[in-house]
Amino acid sequence: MTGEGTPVGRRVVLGMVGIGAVGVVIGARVQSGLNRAVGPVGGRVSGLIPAAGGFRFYSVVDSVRRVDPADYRLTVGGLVEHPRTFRFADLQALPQTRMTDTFHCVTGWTVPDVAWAGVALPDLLDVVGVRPGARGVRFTSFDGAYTETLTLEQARRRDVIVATSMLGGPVSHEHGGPVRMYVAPMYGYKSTKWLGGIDLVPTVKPGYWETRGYDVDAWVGRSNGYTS
Ligand SMILES: Nc1nc2c(c(=O)[nH]1)N[C@H]1C(S)=C(S)[C@@H](COP(=O)(O)O)O[C@H]1N2
Ligand SMILES: [Mo]
Repeated sequence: MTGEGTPVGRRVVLGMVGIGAVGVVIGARVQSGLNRAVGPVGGRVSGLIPAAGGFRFYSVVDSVRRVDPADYRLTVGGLVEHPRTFRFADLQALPQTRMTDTFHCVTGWTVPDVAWAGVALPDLLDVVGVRPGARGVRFTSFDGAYTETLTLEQARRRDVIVATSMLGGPVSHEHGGPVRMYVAPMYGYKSTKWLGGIDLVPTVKPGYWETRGYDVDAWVGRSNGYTS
């Protein structure tokens, strides 16, 4: 099904936690309408996963450069009082927030009891100071392609985390490390992997998958036509 007339295929790399990616790559056809868009992915994937309960490793690009925590930089700018670049150690020096919850991909797979730790986004926003006029927060990935946004109100929730730890250890490269977002109340596509930038912006703009049919407000169970 790869290349069924779509310019950007969704590459789904399957893997089991603790074992690593098995290197299966599927380009999925993206059509208008979420169920149609994700249906083929879900169907294919479920047939290939040996057991339930594991993450699937997603990337929209073929490869992402590996970044060592020592070389990591997070640029925070836009409508802020004090634009700043955070190193990995800077993030670790800020107050830490931990939580454990089920991870939900909008295509239907979930992973129970995933532990996350890092800096709650409101704490990071307090460090840089949000300027009047900011209405949204835009996330960019150093994969060079993926973007996401939240409203400022959503970004001020304490269960929205700039994650430096996942599953009890460092965020692996496959999971978007060294630093990725974790937006607990929303479907996984809001949780930008390989986080490179956070910008305060005047308006919320649709992110990568949202320009391809997903809801901008991605509340688990309340969006994208899903009820669970
Ligand atoms: N940069 C980037 N972030 C991303 C994605 C992606 O393809 N690229 N996929 C999203 C989707 S749809 C989901 S469900 C989760 C999957 O996280 P995982 O790959 O760690 O399982 O990452 C989200 N963040
Ligand atoms: Mo997803």
